[in-house]
Amino acid sequence: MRPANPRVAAVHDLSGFGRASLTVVIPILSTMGIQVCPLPTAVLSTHTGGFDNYKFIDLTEHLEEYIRHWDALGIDFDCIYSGFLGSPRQIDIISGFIERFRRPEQLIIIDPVMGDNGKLYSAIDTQMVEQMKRHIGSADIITPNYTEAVYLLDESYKNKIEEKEIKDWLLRLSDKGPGIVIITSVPDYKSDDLTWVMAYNSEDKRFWKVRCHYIPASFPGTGDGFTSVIVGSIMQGDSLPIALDRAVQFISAAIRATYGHKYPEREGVLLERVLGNLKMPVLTCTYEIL
Ligand code: PXL
Repeated sequence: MRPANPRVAAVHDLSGFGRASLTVVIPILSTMGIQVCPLPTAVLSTHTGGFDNYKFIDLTEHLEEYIRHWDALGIDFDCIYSGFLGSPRQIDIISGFIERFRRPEQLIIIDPVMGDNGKLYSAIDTQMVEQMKRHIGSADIITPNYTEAVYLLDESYKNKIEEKEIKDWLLRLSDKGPGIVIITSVPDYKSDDLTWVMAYNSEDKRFWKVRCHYIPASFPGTGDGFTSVIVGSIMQGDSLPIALDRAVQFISAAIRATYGHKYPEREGVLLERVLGNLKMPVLTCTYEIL
């Protein structure tokens, strides 16, 4: 029998500088008592948000052999967590990986990392958006940000959106397969100082929302951090609204710890300063029913 620590296969890139993807996913999940097994999709010198001329080593050609070795070893995972994918073919390979390693009681969580602030990241093209629309069908939980939800649904990006429209988006995304849909960075209809995380669980047909105070800065990697806390929290047995609350509180603390220093945004949040917060019990909850 193996020890009780849950085991997660983390399908993301490794960016050497800038605190995104695996350099955020691994410390967060390890701190939460979860064993992380990286399946690296690409190796980059930096992430692509705010750095020019980054070195991008696409690992597409190596993924199938890597996966075959895991298969031969008979490794099994309590969760498969997929994030940044580096090429359209990778999306097919990772869909195959999920089918091969899928087992009952397992959590499949897909963060459809494609863009932010209304735009796609420089490494993502429209073919990848089309592939991602199919890929999310394999997931139990997806965590697009507002921009990614726009692309997944072929909607147009607008700066204000009414709650009832977001409810419709959550339902339409859930219709594509995932039982739980979480959309982050949803702009508030009235106030420029607020954004929301909104979620829907098709099992009990309940909608949730958690309020976030807007800070005028955009730090890459915060989406990876948010979804990692959701994964850790659900693996620890928390309910969906508590997982949402913990993820929002952790990322808000990380952003505030960083913002006060006038730190270069492209270097990400000062994760090392706040990781210990993940060890604390949930003290306050702010979630609301949508
Ligand atoms: O944080 C998302 C992300 C992941 N991986 C790479 C990225 C980004 C966002 O910029 O560039 C390589």
